[in-house]
Amino acid sequence: MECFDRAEFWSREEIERAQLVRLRNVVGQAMRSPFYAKRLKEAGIAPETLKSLDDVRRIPCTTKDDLRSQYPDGLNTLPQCEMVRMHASSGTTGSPTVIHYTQNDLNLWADLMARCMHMVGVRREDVFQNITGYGLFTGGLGLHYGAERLGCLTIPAGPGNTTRQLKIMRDFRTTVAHIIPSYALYFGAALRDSGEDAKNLALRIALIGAEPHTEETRKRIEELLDVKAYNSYGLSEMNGPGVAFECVQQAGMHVWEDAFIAEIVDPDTLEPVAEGEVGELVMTTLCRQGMPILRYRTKDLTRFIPGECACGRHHRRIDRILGRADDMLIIKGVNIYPMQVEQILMSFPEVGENYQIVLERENYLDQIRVKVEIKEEHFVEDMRVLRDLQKRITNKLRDEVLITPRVDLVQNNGLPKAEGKAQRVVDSRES
Ligand code: ADP
Ligand code: K
Ligand code: ZN
Repeated sequence: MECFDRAEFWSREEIERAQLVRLRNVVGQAMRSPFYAKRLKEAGIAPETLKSLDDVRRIPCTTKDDLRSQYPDGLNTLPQCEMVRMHASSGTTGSPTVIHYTQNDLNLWADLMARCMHMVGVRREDVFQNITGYGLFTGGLGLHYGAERLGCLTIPAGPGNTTRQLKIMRDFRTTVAHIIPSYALYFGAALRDSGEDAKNLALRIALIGAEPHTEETRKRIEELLDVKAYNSYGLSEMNGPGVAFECVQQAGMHVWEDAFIAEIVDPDTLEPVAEGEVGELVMTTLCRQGMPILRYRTKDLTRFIPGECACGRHHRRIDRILGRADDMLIIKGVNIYPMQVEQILMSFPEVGENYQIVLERENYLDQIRVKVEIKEEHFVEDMRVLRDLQKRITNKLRDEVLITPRVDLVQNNGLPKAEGKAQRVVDSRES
């Protein structure tokens, strides 16, 4: 099998043998930080007490609050002069957390990223346009270094400015783009509306990730841009992107288990969920030196996909992220995930590329309003047609989420767009 790194095709036995050795190492390393020195001592954990991989569950979990309480460097295991980079989470929820990297950490991260990109067919002949924010956000530099490691001509285009992106894409015959899904939809729609045929572009692969999206959204991106789109998962606390990535089977994301231990637990009991069940993803860095993180509660909800992947890799696959545990909306006692709404909306051919979920309160009751853009050609004068569409969307949403939302049809480009990750939910209830 052609691969970037032999570890990609390790057997389960090889993976698990390496995991145990690396787990002991990383626990030893973590104990050099003030935070874990105390935390692990209190829990009676030392490297030699870890006899099998199951013993990872004896290690206390680390939370986002733990990281915040250690701001700015309480988890560092080495003096600052050993650190060569810092990033911070984009702070989608609450204040940011800071991650420090040694040169070795950066090299390993770039290798993981290159492995992901190589897996879906990116090669040195490719021209890679990185259409994401650089800066503290890990998505930009993460893929940038991966692409350079593969030898691609790497264009750090940065986010936004659709006209300029398109010009670069045409002039340099870009073949691979990294683009977040909400912007990919917008970008694809702009391309369509400009009358240019996506088939005339050299683009063949889109790497999409950093925010939750549905299979319907992927399909739309693939059609609009005439590409194969692959899901990319990561989080700053685990380097950034390069944690889990889809292979060409497009049937879930392989977690690189030679570099991380992934667990899926019940968020209330922290016990492992049954095979194939949805729970919270908990992750441990196995190779990080400057700032190891043990059993980090990602708050991301997903499941392990049972069975083997047709590609022959034995690194387990996680399913599309359903959302963060904090994304769940409770309206009139019903639990709703924004992705359920997206899935329904994107199944309507009339629906455009942007939507927003607004929480409102009326007469002390919570309501949900869904604002959705309608494509130019369907935003017709005839009110009966629009009203019928509105009704069909409302009914289908009601069947899915079990309460009746209000649905507003909005003109193409009528809703605000974010530069980075899309803000899908707006809470306008008075507190
Ligand atoms: P922030 O937490 O501020 O958004 P990060 O950049 O570290 O900062 O974001 C990591 C989070 O982004 C993940 O925990 C997850 O919620 C989300 N995310 C990343 N990649 C994906 C993906 N492919 N699908 C769904 N969500 C993703
Ligand atoms: K090249
Ligand atoms: Zn696979």
